[in-house]
Amino acid sequence: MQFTALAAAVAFAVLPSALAANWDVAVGPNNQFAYSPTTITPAVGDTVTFTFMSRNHSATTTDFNNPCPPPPGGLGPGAFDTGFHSATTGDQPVVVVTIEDTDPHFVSCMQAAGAHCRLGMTLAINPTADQTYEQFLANALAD
Ligand SMILES: *[C@@H]1O[C@H](CO)[C@@H](O)[C@H](O)[C@H]1NC(C)=O
Ligand SMILES: [Cu+2]
Repeated sequence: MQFTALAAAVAFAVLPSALAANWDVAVGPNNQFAYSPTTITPAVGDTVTFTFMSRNHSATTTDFNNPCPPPPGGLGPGAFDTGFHSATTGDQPVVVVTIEDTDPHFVSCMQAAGAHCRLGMTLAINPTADQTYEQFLANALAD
């Protein structure tokens, strides 16, 4: 009986990491000012792997209404900032971020004082009915 309870406790302890998923996001695929995909819906503890595929970009949390440029370090609780990474054909840097909450987070690129952001380089993490990816993109294009 006691052995069974212990085994169950050990199994439960490893459950969260066993269930954590990874979300792959390409940064600048095909030389575009874009992330792909543009929306992801990670759970707490999931990871996001950003692969920098062209030019020199960042993935930085920013304000939904006034996205461009994102502030260095990112914005608010759950903020993150990959920093700038420059890619060449032979060198595609990878940055892994662990998601700490399920609040909506909106991501863009800090490069060129927000110029990439205003070209629509945008990613929504757990967008909501009130804060959609489409509206975030529209806000960036108009910023
Ligand atoms: C990438 O961009 C940042 C910000 O503009 C700049 O400081 C850095 O030197 C650039 N890196 C390369 C390798 O060009
Ligand atoms: Cu960029």
